Amino acid sequence: MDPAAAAAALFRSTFAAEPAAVAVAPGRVNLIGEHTDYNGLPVLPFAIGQSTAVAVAPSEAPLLEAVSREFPVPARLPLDAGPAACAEPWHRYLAAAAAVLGPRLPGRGARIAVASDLPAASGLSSSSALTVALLLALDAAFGLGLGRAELAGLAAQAERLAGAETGGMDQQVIAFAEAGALLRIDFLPPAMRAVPVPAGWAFVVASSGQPAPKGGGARDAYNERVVATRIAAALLADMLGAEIEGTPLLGHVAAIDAAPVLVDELPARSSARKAAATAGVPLERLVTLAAGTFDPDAQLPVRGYARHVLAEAERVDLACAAVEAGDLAALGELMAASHASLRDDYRCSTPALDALVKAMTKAGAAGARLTGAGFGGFAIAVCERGREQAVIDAAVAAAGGPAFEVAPSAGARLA
Ligand code: GAF
Repeated sequence: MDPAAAAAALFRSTFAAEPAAVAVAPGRVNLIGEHTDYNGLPVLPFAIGQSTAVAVAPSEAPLLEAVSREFPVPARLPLDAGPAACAEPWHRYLAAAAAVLGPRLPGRGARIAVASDLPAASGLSSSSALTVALLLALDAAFGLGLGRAELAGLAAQAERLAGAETGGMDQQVIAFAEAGALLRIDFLPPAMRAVPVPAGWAFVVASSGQPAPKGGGARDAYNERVVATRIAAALLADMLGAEIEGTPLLGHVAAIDAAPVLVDELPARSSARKAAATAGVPLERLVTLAAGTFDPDAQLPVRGYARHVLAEAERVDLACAAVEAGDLAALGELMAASHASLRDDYRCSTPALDALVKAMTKAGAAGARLTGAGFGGFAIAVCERGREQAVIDAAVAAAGGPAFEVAPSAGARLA
């Protein structure tokens, strides 16, 4: 049964009532532009056919009562529970959605049923699909009148409250994707552009066999990179004599010609405390996260991280041009370079992901790379149509699967 029908059926069997709204939100794959979004630099993801559906009806009690086809432990959470109080990872996203809606839910709770055909903790953004679908369903059921951009922004805020200080890529592509196209997203200043995919190309995603839960084990490693790149941005701005208001991001300095050269002058490692003193930036701008404070004395490898982010942003521009020119070989080379940079400079690949990328490339993919945050999860490959089965077979042989073709699909919708 597809997720929308399954969520509605689960709602009926659990609550003996009809849902007021059912929303469906797809997962996403990032083609290229990894760990650039929270630096204000561009990304090139697309939404996929696999999705999470959420069926909702308002209730009078100030509670979220939720069941899921995939997660065995049901939720019964006060509206003000807050994500930190939830032991079950999937409950955190419910509590975080309630927290960001806050006064928009005037003391009223909801009954919720969830069904998904997205692999969890995979790097295919099952958490963002859940959050966006939930907010869209609550928006419809309570008549909140949220615009799409507002909804994507609230979903990103909710995920940060749930633990990982993420950028806005996943929620934005899930909210705005168009079938048959990639979505180039810029953040400084905000912009979006659909980039149609040539007809003869196929995309394959494959599991490395290792989970990568954004709100769980991968969270601290992710947040370390957020803080380290803020440190690099503050130090580079200081070297360049550039003024930055608010949180320093590499996107604030990336367009300055000398920035990529000066990256090599950054200290190999620095703490936030030392960098704040050197650059004359308030320490809290570097270490404050939505869900806590990062250790100001942790020594972080800022130079390598910054080198990856600045080079990856350039690869997004080149990849857009390659897709628009129908140049599969050029795109493949950019994907290979992205993976090498994520492995060597950003240190977020794993031996299993490296082996998977190698196997898919050897089997005829024009290019392959880890997709999403890394630290486990999935890889993506692009190939000429006709070669996808060979790439899938190689991926399963290398890492055990699952591996399957994905097609650029439309964004979130009400069912
Ligand atoms: C995760 C985050 F949620 C995104 O915002 C992005 O930073 C990505 O990791 C890495 O590119 O999916």
